[in-house]
Parts: sequence; C-alpha cells; structure tokens
Amino acid sequence: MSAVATSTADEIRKAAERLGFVAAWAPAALPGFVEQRYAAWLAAGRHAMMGELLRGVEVRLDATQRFGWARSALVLALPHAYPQPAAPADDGVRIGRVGRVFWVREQTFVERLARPAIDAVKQALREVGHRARDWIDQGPLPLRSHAAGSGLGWIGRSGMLVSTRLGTATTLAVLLTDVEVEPPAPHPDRCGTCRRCVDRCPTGALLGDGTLDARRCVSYWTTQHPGLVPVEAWAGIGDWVFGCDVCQQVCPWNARADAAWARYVPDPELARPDLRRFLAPGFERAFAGSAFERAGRSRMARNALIVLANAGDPGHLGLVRAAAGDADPIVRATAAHALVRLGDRATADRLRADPNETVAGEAQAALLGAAA
Ligand code: B12
Ligand code: SF4
Ligand code: SF4
Repeated sequence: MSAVATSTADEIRKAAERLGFVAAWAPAALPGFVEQRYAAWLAAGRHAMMGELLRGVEVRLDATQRFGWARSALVLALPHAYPQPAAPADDGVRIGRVGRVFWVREQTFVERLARPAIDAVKQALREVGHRARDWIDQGPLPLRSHAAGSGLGWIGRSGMLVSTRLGTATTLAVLLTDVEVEPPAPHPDRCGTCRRCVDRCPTGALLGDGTLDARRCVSYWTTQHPGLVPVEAWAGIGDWVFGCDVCQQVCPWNARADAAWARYVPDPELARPDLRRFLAPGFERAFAGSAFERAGRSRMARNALIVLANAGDPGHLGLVRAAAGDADPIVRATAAHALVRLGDRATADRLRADPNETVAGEAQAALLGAAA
C-alpha cells in the first residue's frame, strides 16, 4: 500500500475508502518507460481506429505539463465483481454475452454513479487547502498506468490492472492533486509463469507483454469500432454482443474476487439482453443510460446480427430478414452476411440491388464468399 508522506494524504485516502473506493496515492509523474511503451503501441497501429488515443499524447502521459500544480494522483478503484443476475424468464433471444463492467445501467456506468463520491473526496481535499481534478473512465489520463504507479496492483499479461484481493474487476478513476506524496513501493508482478489469458484469448490479441492489439480484440470490435465489422473478425466474436471478458474469466486472481461497490446494481436486461431489442424500434428507451446507448443503436444491431449469424440457428432468420429492411445501411450490410450464413441467399440476393453502394457491395461479397 502507498507510503504517503503526509498525514493529510492518509486522511484523504481513508475518506475515499469510507465512500466505497479502494484508494492509493501515486506521484503525478509517470515513469519514462510508460511513454515509450505507449508510443511503440501507437506506432505499431495497435490502437486500431481509436484516433482519440493519438491526441495530446505528451499531456496524456505527463499531466504535469498541463497542470503544473499536480504533484500526486489519488487512484480510486471501484470493484465490480457483482454476480450475474438471472436472465428474465421471457421468450427473449438472450444468446449474447456482455462484459461484466457494462451490466450496470448508469451512463457512463461510473460517471453518474460515482460523481457524488468523487466530488466528496475533492471537497475533503479542498477543506484542507488542496486542489484536485478528476478523470473517470474514458478521459485522456492513462488510468491503468497511474494505478500501477500507486501499488494497487500490477499490469498483468492481460493488460489489466490486477489486484490480489480484487482481481481485475475494478473500474478506475484518478484525481490529480497538489498533495506531496512519497512514491509507494511497486506491487510485485504476480503473473509468474501463468499465461492463461494470452493462450485463451479467442483472437490472439494479447501480445504477452501486458499490451494488446486492438485490431484483434473482440472488445474493440464490439464496443469501439465504427461501421462494418469485417467478416474475418466474426468467428472470434462468437457470442460476445458487447465487450469481452475471456482474458479475465480465465485469470486465477478472479477466482475468489467477489467485491462490488454498493451502488453498482447489475441489470438483467444488460447482462443478458434480448437481442430483438437491438433490432426493433425503441432501443433508446429500452437502454437509456447504459453503455449500449452510448455505443448507439447501429453498433448494437450490427453486433446482434453477428451473434445471431455465429449461433447458426435458422430459427433466427425472421429477425435477420427484418434487419435486411432496416433504415441503417450498416445494419442492412451486416444482415446480408448474416443471411447468407444462415442459409437465406434469396433475401441476400435482393440486397444486391440496394440503393446504398456499401450494402449492395457487401451483399455481393457475402454471396460470392459463400460460393467460393
Ligand atoms: C482504449 C481503451 C480500451 C481499448 C484498448 C485496451 C488496451 N489494452 O489498450 C479496448 C476497446 C480494446 C478496451 C477493452 C477493454 N477495456 Co478499456 N480502456 C481503454 C482506455 C480508454 C484507454 C487505455 C489505453 O490508453 N490503452 C493504450 C495502452 C497502451 O495503454 P494502457 O493500457 O494504459 O497500458 C500502459 C500500462 O500498461 C503501462 N504499464 C505497463 N506496466 C507498467 C508498470 C508500471 C509500474 C506503470 C506505472 C505502468 C505500466 O504501459 C502501457 C503503455 O503506457 C482506458 C481508460 C483510460 N483512460 O485509461 C479503459 C480501461 C483500460 N478499460 C477497462 C476495461 C474494464 C476494459 C475491458 C475489460 C472491457 C470489456 N469487458 O470489454 C476490456 C479489456 C481488454 C484488455 N485486456 O485490456 C478499464 C480497466 C480496469 C482495470 N482493472 O484494468 C479502464 C481503465 C477503464 C476504467 N475506467 O476502469 N479498452
Ligand atoms: S478482451 Fe477478449 S479479445 Fe480482447 S484481449 Fe481479452 S480475451 Fe482477447
Ligand atoms: S491470466 Fe495469468 S498471466 Fe493473465 S493476468 Fe491473470 S495471472 Fe497474469
């Protein structure tokens, strides 16, 4: 745990822990090798189409450039090892899996929920004359690097921050502050000879050095990638309709992790969603405030069609045929491939005459691909 220099820092950490966070201090500045790793990752194109990761890299990796007052980072982890809720007992098409972190509804699953607690920590700092600025989730600060710098855990071969107590199921936030702290002792790497995550990743995305190639990662394709998902990536996606947890499910440090922040309440409709709801009207209302809503209906309908195609059950053809008439060309183009996979070439053939060039081209490619 962090060897903080001041009793103020210790008091603030305890205040954060009373609010439900697992908290630890790190220096604001990151070790030089973090930037080298990050730059090498970008140079190799491993960020796929996540262009935002390229922006403002210097500031991203050295927050003290923009916030000259910053001396430390208070790392706040919220555990989310809540159990999977039972699927609703209806006739829904609940064959898609969702990454555990996305089972709570509140957008951006931590921002709204955690905001009052984070503001309370900031207020505690203000009361003792210190300033702070926060970053939660998708912001530009490299949250895992700050967390590794705080000694809360280590960067596993899965790329995740791993803690012996909490496993990998933690959502991270960081407060930059002007509190002076001593650098804590780094957490020893406890992966040892284990390589389960690397070996079991369905797409070989993990490189073995704690980084991944997003161009191969199911989580990237299903949550971040805009537009069409190339058919070559479909097999790896399997039944993951949003996110992917395989590299965490196989991690031995998750076997006993069961801590969950009290305000996290997993929603059965998010943990095992009815795929029909991604393809029918009313998506925004059904998934208001969820990570699905943030991703948007087009991506979720696309993902649902891929899962339906991968399931290979012609009983789902009715849903896929309806998607062939969807207003969204990404959905129609994905439907063309799904139709062919489920054995309905006739409807796919009609899409060759679609007024949208991409849809017509994908229908043609799907039919030719199946014939080859
Ligand atoms: C882009 C992104 C993604 C991308 C790329 C992921 C990746 N591995 O790079 C995609 C879409 C694939 C993704 C997937 C997931 N993500 Co994501 N993602 C992010 C985001 C926004 C930026 C990550 C980033 O900059 N990646 C680029 C790489 C190169 O940087 P990095 O991962 O930080 O790696 C650095 C460290 O490992 C450091 N390092 C290595 N060793 C050491 C040692 C020390 C001592 C130090 C100081 C540093 C250090 O060197 C690397 C280079 O700088 C962060 C939020 C944030 N702002 O940080 C969430 C975040 C990393 N994601 C998170 C989650 C939960 C997920 C998923 C589990 C979601 C899911 N179920 O599908 C998967 C897990 C995939 C995986 N195995 O990593 C959590 C991780 C929590 C944790 N306990 O680790 C974060 C922190 C969000 C949050 N608020 O909690 N994600
Ligand atoms: S999230 Fe899934 S695809 Fe991505 S690295 Fe982990 S196991 Fe592989
Ligand atoms: S599965 Fe094994 S190698 Fe991967 S992060 Fe967990 S302990 Fe480390």
